[in-house]
Amino acid sequence: MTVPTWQLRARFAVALAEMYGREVPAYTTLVEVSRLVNADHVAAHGEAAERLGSIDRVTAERHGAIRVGSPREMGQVARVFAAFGMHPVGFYDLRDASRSSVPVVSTAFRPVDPAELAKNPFRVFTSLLTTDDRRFFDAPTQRRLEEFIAARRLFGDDLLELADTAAAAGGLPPAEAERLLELATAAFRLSDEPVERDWWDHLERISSVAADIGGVGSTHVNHLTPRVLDIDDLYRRMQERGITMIDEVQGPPAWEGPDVLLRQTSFRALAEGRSFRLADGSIEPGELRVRFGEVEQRGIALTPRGRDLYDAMVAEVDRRRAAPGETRPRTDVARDVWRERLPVDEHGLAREGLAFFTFSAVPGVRLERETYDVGELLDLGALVAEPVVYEDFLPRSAAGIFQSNLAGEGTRDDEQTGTAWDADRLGQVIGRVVHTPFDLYAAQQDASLEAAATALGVRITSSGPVTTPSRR
Ligand code: OOG
Ligand code: NI
Repeated sequence: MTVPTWQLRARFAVALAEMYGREVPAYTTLVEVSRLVNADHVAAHGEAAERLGSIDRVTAERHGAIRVGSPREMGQVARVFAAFGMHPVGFYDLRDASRSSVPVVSTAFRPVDPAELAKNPFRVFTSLLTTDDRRFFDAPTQRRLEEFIAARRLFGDDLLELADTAAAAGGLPPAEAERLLELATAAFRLSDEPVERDWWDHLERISSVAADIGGVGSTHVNHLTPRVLDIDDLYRRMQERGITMIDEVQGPPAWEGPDVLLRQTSFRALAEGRSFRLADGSIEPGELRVRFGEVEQRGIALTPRGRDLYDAMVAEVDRRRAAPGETRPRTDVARDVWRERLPVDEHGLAREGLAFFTFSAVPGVRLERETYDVGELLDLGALVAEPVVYEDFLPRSAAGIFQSNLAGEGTRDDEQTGTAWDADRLGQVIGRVVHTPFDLYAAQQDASLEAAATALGVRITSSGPVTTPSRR
C-alpha cells in the first residue's frame, strides 16, 4: 500500500495549516471568514460560482510562502517539494518590482498537471535572497551573510533522502509518509532559537526581508493563503471584525466582467515574542513581525496577448493616476480602464485570443467548410469554452505584499548595478527546469482544440495567438 503523491501533498497542506493555525490565531479567523464568504457566494450564485474551480478544490486550496538564503538551500527545498509533486513554475524578479528594498528572486512550486491541480493545488511561493546584489549588500555584508547561511542546516539528511525516495516512487508506504510529513512540516516551523541582535539589526537596516532570511538560523512559512470567491466581501468582513487590512485589494479591480489573473489582499504581520542574544552574550526578550495573513481570488489565465493588454492597462492606470487632480483610489481608476479595454465576457476573451480556455466539441452542428476559427465555432455553437484558472502569481502584487510587511523602506544604492537573474539561472540553481506558465496553459488549450477538431472533423485555426510562442 502506497500513499500517492497527491495525498502526500494534500496532507502536507493540512499539516502546515494546523501548525500555522495553532501559532497564528489571526490565520484561523481568516480561514473561518473565507469559508463563510464562499458558502454565501455559492448560495447566491449556484453553479456559476464554481466556474473557476469546484467548491471542494477552492475550500482546500492554499498557497504558502517561504524564503531561503543560498543556491544550496534552494536546491534542497526543490527536493522537499518534489516529494509532494510540486515543481518550480514561473520566475519573478522582485528586486525591480518594488521601490523598497526587496532583494529576492522567486518561483512557485506547484503541481503542473491539470489532473494533479484538480486533486490538490497546493503551491508555495519561494524566494531566494540575492546576496551578491551590490545595490543591497556591500562586500563585507555579502561575505558574512554567505558564511552565516552556509553554516546552517534547514533540512536534515533524513528529510532529504525520504523526499527523494517519495519523488522517485510517486509516493511512500504509510509509516514513511507520516515521517516525511512530520519532518517537512517541522522544517517550516518558526524557530524559538534566540536571534543575534546586532546581526539582525544590521540586516534590518538594509531590508527586513534580508533580516528575516539571513538573520536567523532557520526558514519558516511566512503566510498561508486561503482562496475566496469574493475578495471584496472578505475584505469588508475582516474590517468588521476589527482586523486592519492593507489599503486595497492588489491586482485587477472588481468589475462586472470576467475576473482575470489574481486579486490579493493581506493584513500586516502581528508582533510575536522572540528572544534576542546581545553582544555580551545575555538574552533579552523582544518581538518580531514576520508572519502575516493574505487571501486571494483567482481568475482566468491570460495568453501572452492578454498579458500584454493587462500590462498596458496597468500602465494606463498609473498614467491616469499621475494626472493632476486625480485623487480617486487606484481600484476606481482601474475599473474605468477595464471597462474601456477588456471584453465584458468570456466569449470576447476567447474570440480575441486574450485568455486560455479548454474547448469541447458539441456534436450535431452542421459544418460545411474544412477550416474554421475558434470564434466562428463558438458563434455556431459547435464549441463550448471552459476557462483555465490562473495558477500562478503577479510580480507587482507580490512586491506589494512584501512591501506592506516591511518595517521600513530599507536602503538600496541604485548607482550600483544589480546582478543578472532569469529563469534559466534560477533553474541551474534549483537543478531542474523552471516551467514557463504560458507553456503549461497553452498545452492544455492545444490538447483540447486538437480533440475537438477530431470530433468535429474540421481544422481549427486560432482567432488570436491561441497557440503561443514561449514567453516568460
Ligand atoms: C512572498 C510574497 C509573495 C504572493 O502571494 O504574491 C506572495 C513573501 O512574502 O515571501 O506570496
Ligand atoms: Ni502570498
